[in-house]
Amino acid sequence: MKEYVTDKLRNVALVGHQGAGKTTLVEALLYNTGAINRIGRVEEKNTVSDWDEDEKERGLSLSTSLIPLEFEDHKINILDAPGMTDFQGEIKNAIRVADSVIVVVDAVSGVEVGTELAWEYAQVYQQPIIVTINKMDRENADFNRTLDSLKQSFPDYKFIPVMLPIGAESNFKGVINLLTMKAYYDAGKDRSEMPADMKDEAEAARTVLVEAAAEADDAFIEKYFSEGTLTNEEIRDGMRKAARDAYLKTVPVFVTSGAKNVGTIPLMEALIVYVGPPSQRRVTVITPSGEREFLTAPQSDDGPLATYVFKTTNDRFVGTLNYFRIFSGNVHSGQTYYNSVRGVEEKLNSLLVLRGKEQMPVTVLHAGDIGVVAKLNNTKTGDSFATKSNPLQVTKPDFPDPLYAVAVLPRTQADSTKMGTVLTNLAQADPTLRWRQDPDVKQTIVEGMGEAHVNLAISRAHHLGVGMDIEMPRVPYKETITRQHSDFHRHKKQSGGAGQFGEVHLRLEPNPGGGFVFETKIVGGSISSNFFPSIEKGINSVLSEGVVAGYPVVDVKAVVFDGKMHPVDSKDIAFQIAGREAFKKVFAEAGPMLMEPVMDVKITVPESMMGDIVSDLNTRRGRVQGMDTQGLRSIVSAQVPYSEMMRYGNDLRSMTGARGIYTMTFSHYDTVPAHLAQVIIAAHKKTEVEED
Ligand SMILES: Nc1nc2c(ncn2[C@@H]2O[C@H](COP(=O)(O)OP(=O)(O)OP(=O)(O)O)[C@@H](O)[C@H]2O)c(=O)[nH]1
Ligand SMILES: [Mg+2]
Repeated sequence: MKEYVTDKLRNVALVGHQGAGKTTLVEALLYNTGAINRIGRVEEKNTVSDWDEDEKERGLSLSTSLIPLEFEDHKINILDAPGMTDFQGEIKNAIRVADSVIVVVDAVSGVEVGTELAWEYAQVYQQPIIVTINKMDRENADFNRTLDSLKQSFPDYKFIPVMLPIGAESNFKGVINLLTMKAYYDAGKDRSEMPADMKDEAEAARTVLVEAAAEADDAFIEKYFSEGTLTNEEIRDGMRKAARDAYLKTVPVFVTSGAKNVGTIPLMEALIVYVGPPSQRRVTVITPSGEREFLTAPQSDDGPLATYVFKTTNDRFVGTLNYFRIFSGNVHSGQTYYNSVRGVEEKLNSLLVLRGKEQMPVTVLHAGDIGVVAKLNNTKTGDSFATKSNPLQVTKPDFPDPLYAVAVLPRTQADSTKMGTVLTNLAQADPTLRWRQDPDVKQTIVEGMGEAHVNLAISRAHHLGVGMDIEMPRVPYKETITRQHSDFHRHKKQSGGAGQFGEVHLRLEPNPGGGFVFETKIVGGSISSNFFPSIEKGINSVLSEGVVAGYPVVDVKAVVFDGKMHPVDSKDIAFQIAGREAFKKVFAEAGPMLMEPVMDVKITVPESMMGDIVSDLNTRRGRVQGMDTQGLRSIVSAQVPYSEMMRYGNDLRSMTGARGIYTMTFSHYDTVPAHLAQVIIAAHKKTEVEED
């Protein structure tokens, strides 16, 4: 691939609701630039962007693909992001490294939950937004209704059509360019006079465009008020200024059909005009002294090297690929750079540009460009390449807490030895995926943003040679007591051979928020202090095992206040056992109770569905904390026990027709209601009996 300098580059994240047609649109754009000679289809599993086997199998994008387009002497790096909200980590990282965002909206269904999520992320990074109303060829496609749903959903933004559709549904033939007031049929190479019956509509829309262009520049607004119009160049410049400045919240609106390849060339031309070159990008870096500061524009090859690794793939055959964006400075193949996050040097032997899975070696990448390097050993998603003398780090996005967890069991001995490494690699490649050995529930937990996300990780681990079965994770309950109680246990084994004797008198007291405390208040030396550690050790062995339901014990104060010894038979093990058994006995009589994790949950749904969501939360022992509205959506905040939320994603999808989204973070532990605690305790007793 040809070498492109900074001002000839454009970086655009293609985002939007699942199935809005992003990947198919990319096919049309690639076809228009001659990069492919046939438009692939998702159904035929032959698109450039959805090249991964798992994507082909599922018929949707699961991770962001890098698709460089060469057009009008520019290179436009398209980042085709998944729409499914399970893969919000990929969406967020794509938006993080782009310089503008194209939001693709389905002309039939309008704004959906995936549209809003992408919009929210674009706002986080103050990214200028362009919209294309896509799938205009579909039955019931409606440009104006979709435009209205955008205006209602994002009331702070000005939506300015720069193209109008000619026809709709199966009659969608082309677009009217409101700047040139010409008709562009099919992809847009074929231009002619606009249909007469659209003149009035086009004139009215053009007025809106001219006013938006005028408002973006003081000189233009003055001219507009005095002369009532602007030249096409002034309109273009005004709109360029408006479109490139996120603070102006002016959104140029296009109309396309990726599948029919209609209206696509005007969109591509817009990417050069309305998307700013990377040199204009402001980015936050962490300096070697730990300060956060802006790397102020213009970004150039002469600037300090600052890059961000936004994606990593592990493939059994290709090995590791790290995708990175250069914010400042440049990168040469074969040179050694400094991974400023891990503090190690990395030699970038194999510098590449990728188009889907196609690898194109390059010798240099200039400031602003997006590239890939193969076969590095230490570099992970979120890292930065810099120079050792100035080890700048580009700040990482904050990623949401996981929403969906499974427990995994390795199938074979070989699998269990490899499992840790493979899960670590997958988690390091994907900032929204996590795994851990959880000692409290004695399970290996893999968690992510949803069922599809976690299942994909399991299937990828499988591709990497580790077979795993999954089961429901246990809820990390805790056990504690509600009242003080005292009792004693005598451990006596004196039937031939070495005897054992130890008697411990123990008082347990609730110790809310204080953790476990062990004290001895022995008077008169009834137990030698040598045996105090034995008693504590015995008790500690119960703390992780639990007493009534097999969950860790917390917030209990144990006071040994009396006891008995035997001159010969009292020994470490005897007092360990006496301590342990005394603890269990007293605990069971001290009003034992279970504590459960309670989550802070924020659920965003269309206003009309809020009632259903609230009543459903009531059936989950949820406590609504507040309600808010944003555009056409309601946001319900509630506190809900974790046990009621473990498969909430699936339930929310079916309750709202995939039109709801939620976040969930741990809040605190609270008492499990007695009737539920009994069920949990009984279940534990049953498994104990079965295991005996
Ligand atoms: N009628 C019509 N169908 C389209 C168009 N674009 C895509 N489709 C169909 O819509 C479905 C989804 O298309 P994709 O291109 O995979 O959509 P996407 O936005 O990339 O989906 P995700 O990657 O899952 O977010 C497929 O069945 C396509 O064939 C279009 O312009 N018109
Ligand atoms: Mg896709």
